Amino acid sequence: MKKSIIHQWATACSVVLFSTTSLAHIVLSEPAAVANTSYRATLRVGHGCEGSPITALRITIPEGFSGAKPMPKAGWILSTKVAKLAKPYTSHGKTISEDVTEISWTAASKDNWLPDAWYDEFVMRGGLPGTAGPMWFKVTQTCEKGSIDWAETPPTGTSTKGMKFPAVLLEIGEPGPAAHQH
Ligand SMILES: [Cu+2]
Repeated sequence: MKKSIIHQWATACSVVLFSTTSLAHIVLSEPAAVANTSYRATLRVGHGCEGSPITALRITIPEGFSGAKPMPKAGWILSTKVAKLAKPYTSHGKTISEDVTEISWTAASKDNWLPDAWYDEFVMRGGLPGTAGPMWFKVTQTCEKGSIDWAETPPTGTSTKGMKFPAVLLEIGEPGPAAHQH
């Protein structure tokens, strides 16, 4: 099951790369994961805004991604937003009714801006839901001039073909036999 998900992703990715060679979107270094596990999300940020350097990055945490924790990054100021959840969940026997809903990294100074010609990664972790399916992370990158909202999602399925600014996709698969080994 996990194999087929990775294969599907690889196919979709090559389509995206072909159709928008000049645009290297924001993607996850590990775009597939197993339901009900802890996940380390590494966002690969490929470019600025039409040549302008990135000054801040903000991730909207999707529903079902629990207890999100950002990894600090030298030269970038972290902030998180906690809000009431539409759907509370249970963790370690406690009902969790509020959680981190937004994470942002803002360059501490001009020296820390990410130039268009450079590449960087932003990392956070959290818990995945128990059900398989696509999970979309909406990301806003702010630049010295302009910004990009990576927020487009398809009405069904996971193909981002033809989209200019697709949200970041994580494909969550059913736990396989390996996940049950202790
Ligand atoms: Cu791009």
